[in-house]
Amino acid sequence: MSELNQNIPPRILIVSNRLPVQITMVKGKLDVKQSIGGLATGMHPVHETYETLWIGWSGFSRSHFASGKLKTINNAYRAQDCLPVYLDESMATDYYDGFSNGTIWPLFHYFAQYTKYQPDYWDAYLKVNRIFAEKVKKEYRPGDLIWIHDYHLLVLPRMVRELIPEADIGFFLHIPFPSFEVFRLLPWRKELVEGLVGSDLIGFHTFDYTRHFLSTVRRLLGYDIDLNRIQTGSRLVRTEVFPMGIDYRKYQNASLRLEKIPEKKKSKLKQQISQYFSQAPERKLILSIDRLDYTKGIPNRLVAFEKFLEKYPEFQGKVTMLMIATPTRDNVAYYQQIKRTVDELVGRINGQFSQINWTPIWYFYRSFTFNQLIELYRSCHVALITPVRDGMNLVAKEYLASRIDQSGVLILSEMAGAARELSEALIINPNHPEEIAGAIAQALTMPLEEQAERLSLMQTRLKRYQVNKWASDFIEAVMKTREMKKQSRTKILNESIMKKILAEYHRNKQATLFLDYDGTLVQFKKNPDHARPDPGILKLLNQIADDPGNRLVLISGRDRNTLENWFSRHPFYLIAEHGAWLKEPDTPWTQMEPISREWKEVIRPVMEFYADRTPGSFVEEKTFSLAWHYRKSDPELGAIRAIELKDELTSMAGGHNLEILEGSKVIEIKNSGINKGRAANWFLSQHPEGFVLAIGDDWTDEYMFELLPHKSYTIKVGSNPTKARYQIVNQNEVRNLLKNFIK
Ligand code: ADQ
Repeated sequence: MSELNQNIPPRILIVSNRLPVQITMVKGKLDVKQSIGGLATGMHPVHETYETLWIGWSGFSRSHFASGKLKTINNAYRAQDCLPVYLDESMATDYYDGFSNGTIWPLFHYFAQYTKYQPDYWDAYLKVNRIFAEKVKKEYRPGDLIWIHDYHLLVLPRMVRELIPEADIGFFLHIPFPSFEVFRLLPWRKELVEGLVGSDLIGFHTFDYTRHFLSTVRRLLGYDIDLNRIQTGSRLVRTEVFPMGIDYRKYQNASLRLEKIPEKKKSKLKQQISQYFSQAPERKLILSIDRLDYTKGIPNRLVAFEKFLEKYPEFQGKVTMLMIATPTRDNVAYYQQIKRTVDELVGRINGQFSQINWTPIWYFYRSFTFNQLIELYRSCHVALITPVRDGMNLVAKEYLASRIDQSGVLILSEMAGAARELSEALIINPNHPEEIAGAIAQALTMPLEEQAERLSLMQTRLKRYQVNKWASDFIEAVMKTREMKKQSRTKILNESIMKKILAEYHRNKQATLFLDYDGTLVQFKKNPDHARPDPGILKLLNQIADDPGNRLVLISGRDRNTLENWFSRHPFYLIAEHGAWLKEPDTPWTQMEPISREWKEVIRPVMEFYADRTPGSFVEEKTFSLAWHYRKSDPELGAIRAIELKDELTSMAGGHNLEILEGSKVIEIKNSGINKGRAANWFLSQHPEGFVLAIGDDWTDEYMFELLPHKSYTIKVGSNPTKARYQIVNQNEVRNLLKNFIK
């Protein structure tokens, strides 16, 4: 593939609900059917181009086939680089018709009223995902990239991660990710996002879906998010937008091929269409094509077409809508219902408007071959695509690619992900029949030059971002996370580094340990007052500090009073307010730097204004600084306000020689020049040096990591990029590490 660089994984394990082919035995012979649908169509070139193994449900249980036949079928799948998963019938029904298509599909498409919340569906979903995970584990070879697809397998990334911790896992969601207000309705919401976060990279069709997902992660799991990176504590997870394209050349070439076929040799379908035009050359065809799914807005489309015929009677007898509804998921009740609704509407409209030699709607409830589809794309002047929700919608793109004569108009719902890229289409609201009727009239009377102009802009875009580019971008992005993981692993504090640090520690008579408090020794609490030291940590710190060779320095952004209340009875050195104050054991506080505080009178009202407008946030006043905390606020509002406040403070800070610090859910302003790095170095200048260790978790600790003497051992808690020499996962690991410093 030309777009690819050297960053190609040796093999890709594609994992999706269904395989690209379905193989069965009919009358003793193998019967191979291609799967229909966006995912199968889109991933086909990936399967062809890369070394892949595609794992998916065969659509049957093992017991469906006699054992001899099963072997033949499995071999046939293998020959196509596919590995079938067999599921018992009732489990498959609950997993597929139940949780996947009865719970997630409607909810993620904003059909909350159709959503079933049944625990047995959820159980089956978990069981099937577990079966997939075991299959992946069995097939996995080191170096493989695992690419999991879609809403049937949302919890699979985490399951695979548990079985293969080092795996490189990418996940792509083909449907919308809904707003948190909708997603939160699910009883199993937390498990689902936790499942997804097992991936290294999560891809979506549009930025909106990514935004919704990140907001959900922030709210449900409380992880910090930095642009598109989720910080889980032990791992970084990236999200990215990859709008899926089509195999443009395939549609373009097929269209060219069909054009060249002489009239007499054309397919029956084409001949029938030609016959329609021969009766009156000014006739026009409107194409409507989708799986018969309630998300696709088919009834709305029919009602809008009816409105169009009423409002623009001059088109009666001249325009036919060719409507193809592919049968799909007909075991699910709502699909039977939508079928009835559509049948009735078609009947009503045809009954009302038909003329002897003209039928307003030609309705087909079946599949078509690829060539027939192209023939239809080529023959219709307008494509009318009006989903009420659609992750992307590839039909719209396929239609555009097939229009090689530069004519044709696309009418597209703004609720389809594709509308983000296809802005030259006539974009409509699918719930507004008048608007759609108007768009149909506009499309049918649009001058050819305008059609060509709009088409060519969209075609150029589609050619640039074809499905192979989509896939190679996704694969490269996963490979990039592989690289990042490798780099961060080099900093992970492993046993041999630990041994080296301890050997150095024991070689020195004196040791100074600089320890940050919040996020390093204890976990963050929503209310900072609740982060009191527990007996376990106090005991551990005392055991270290009791040794005369150890100086244990708690170095924190907290105010003097809190540190004094919590620690003054213990033999610890305390550095408060990022280095403004120092307290040696059994002595009063001393100021480390001479500082003015007048600026606080100007800044305090600004911060209080933010606290008033942001529920849950508050201002903390320290001797030499003011801090606005928003850990308890709505995460998104807090994040927005933090940016605003930081902007405002930056514009005010200049004249006062102040510095703004952004900690974990806190914006703090203080006299510049005070920081933990300067304070720690000053401390070392006053006390004989020896072994030096510094541990901290947020970026105020980065000053220590940067400014301490080179030989110091600096350790960052968490996996964000850091200047520290080493990284450690969480507070528990810090505690385990510190136990080694008890002599
Ligand atoms: P789908 O809901 O299946 O896909 P779509 O993207 O339009 O919707 O893809 C349908 C595919 O099936 C197209 O490639 C089309 O050519 C083919 N097809 C449709 N009707 C057919 C027929 N009668 N006979 C033969 N082939 C037919 C899901 C999401 C979408 C998302 C895709 C890809 O719902 O929003 O665009 O995955 O991510």
